[in-house]
Amino acid sequence: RLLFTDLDGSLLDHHRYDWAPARQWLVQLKALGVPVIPVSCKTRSELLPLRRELGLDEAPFIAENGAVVGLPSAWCHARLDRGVGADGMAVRSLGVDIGLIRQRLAVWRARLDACFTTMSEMSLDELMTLTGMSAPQARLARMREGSEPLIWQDDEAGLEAFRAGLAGDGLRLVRGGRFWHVTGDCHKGSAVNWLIERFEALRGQRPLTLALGDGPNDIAMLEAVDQAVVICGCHGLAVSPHQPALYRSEASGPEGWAEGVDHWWAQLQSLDNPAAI
Ligand code: 2M8
Ligand code: MG
Ligand code: MG
Repeated sequence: RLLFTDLDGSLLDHHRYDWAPARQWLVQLKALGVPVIPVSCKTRSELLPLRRELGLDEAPFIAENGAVVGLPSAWCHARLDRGVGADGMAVRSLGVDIGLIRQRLAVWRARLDACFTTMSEMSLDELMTLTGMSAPQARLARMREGSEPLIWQDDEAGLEAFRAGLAGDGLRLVRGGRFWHVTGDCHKGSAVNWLIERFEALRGQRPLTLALGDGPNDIAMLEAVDQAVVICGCHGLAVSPHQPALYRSEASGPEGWAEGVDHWWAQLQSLDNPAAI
């Protein structure tokens, strides 16, 4: 079994950055050997300390909306993963290099005369004021490898022209919270599929998968797994009918997260012990 989860607004509280309501499940899932895999728009640099704090060191992680995947040694493949770091972890890029994204953004800004500000163009102070992050947090958020967040300051029609231009370059535009995020041809769903295939290649068996998320950029991930949870939030997510195994939580944030895991876990228990139904 594999569990994939969004962080902000899902496993983590939007405001207090607290995960107390989910803590018991994290401990239990670890004891059961179920990897809890964070899938976030955050950078690898932001995720590494967070992942340690959450006790998820043994699981892979997906950063920058699917552009970057981190594999602990147990998930590495001697033939496929070159460049395993000193920490025993391999980092794979599933998107395109940030330099290319920035070049194309400059081209489309000039061609469309579009008005937007990328995270890399903001001063540290501007970024801190906008997001409420501390200086060290903002520094980690700026260490982008495969996605550029930007604030769109133009009209709706301009945004569609921009999206079409980027698509012609093989780039994607996805809505985060405050920011729009530009990546290569990858998203949370494609990265989740990539990891599921990796698991199958290593273990010779398809895992049963669960994913939890609250935002528009989580939809592709929720559609890629066997069981999904939409965490109650401000988005009112429209997940496609291709995902029939969908549970919508009543609570929001980490409380809704625990509620969603409770829901699917109860179902699994009754499948494992048909007599208990
Ligand atoms: C950005 O992501 C958020 C979450 O959806 C957003 O779009 O508003 C990312 O740059 C992320 O790396 C960063 O931690 C976050 C901070 O608010 O902003
Ligand atoms: Mg979220
Ligand atoms: Mg997110």
